[in-house]
Amino acid sequence: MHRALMIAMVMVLTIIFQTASAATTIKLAVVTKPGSAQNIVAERFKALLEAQSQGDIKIKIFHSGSRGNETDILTQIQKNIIQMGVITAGPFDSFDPIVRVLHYPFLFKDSQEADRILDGPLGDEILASLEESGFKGLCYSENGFRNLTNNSRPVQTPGDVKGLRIRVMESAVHKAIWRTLGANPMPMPWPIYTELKQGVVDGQENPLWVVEVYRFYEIQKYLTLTRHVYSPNIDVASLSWWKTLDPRTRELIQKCMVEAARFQRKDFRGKDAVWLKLLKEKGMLVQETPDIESFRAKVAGMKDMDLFRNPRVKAMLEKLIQATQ
Ligand code: EAX
Repeated sequence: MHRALMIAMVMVLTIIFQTASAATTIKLAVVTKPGSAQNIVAERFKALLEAQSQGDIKIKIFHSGSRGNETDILTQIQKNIIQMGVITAGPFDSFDPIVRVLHYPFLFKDSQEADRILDGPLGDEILASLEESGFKGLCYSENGFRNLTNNSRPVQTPGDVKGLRIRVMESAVHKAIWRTLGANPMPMPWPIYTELKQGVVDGQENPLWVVEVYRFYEIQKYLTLTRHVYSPNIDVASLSWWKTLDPRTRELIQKCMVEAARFQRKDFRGKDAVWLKLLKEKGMLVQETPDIESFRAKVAGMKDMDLFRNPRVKAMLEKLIQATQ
């Protein structure tokens, strides 16, 4: 009797132990530091998913470059060493050139248009095409409209950009934009504070929150509201890992990520005016109304460039241009 009780207890304990250790831990990486767009999405996603999976799923967030730059992170996601990431669309370029179309200059006129396209069939088609390179694209969150900063001179027209060494993301289209505008684009991975501080480059381009969160106002004097590219972040999972999940788990992850992305977009859009004010207070000289029409005219012919030559990429670019007219 006593012995039977012991055996029963051991069995119960074994079941409890197995259930406890059955909680899956998902590794999710971002290159940026807390307070950044990517981190807001990651933290929100973690809170939602951990609560809604009733403790079955745990998220471990790696941030601030602790898993390397964004190309390194994407490579680890492909191999299922890391399961998920919130990654700037730029560095996807070397995995699938289709993402180039997202950075076409002056494509989206405002955030509403970006949402309409990205959350619609064309956005889905781009996410689906990432499967060929081993990524399950879940949704888009927001980096934001990108603006130029530099430490050499005020920029009002494309002429003012001539010869400036501008750090760009590792993306063929970003490089082409600044080359076309007459600058000297220098692709390099994030982060770039040291390069700016040491004068390896004269300037960079990013949404306002980046200039504030990464304290670029300390080392960059001039800010021009060029809004030349709308920059999404792509919220992805490892496709080989995704395939091992049951449909219910997939659905829950997808739902929580979409909700996290919506939350972050809304949060950041409300803050653009605040960031601009802060940057002015910190001494940046801001060109608020640059000659956008001249910038636009300079890059107008870019759709015929070789970097969009791939038929799949070209067809998508044409659809996007059509959908935004
Ligand atoms: O998200 O590399 C970049 O310029 C990104 O926009 C940066 O990581 C901020």
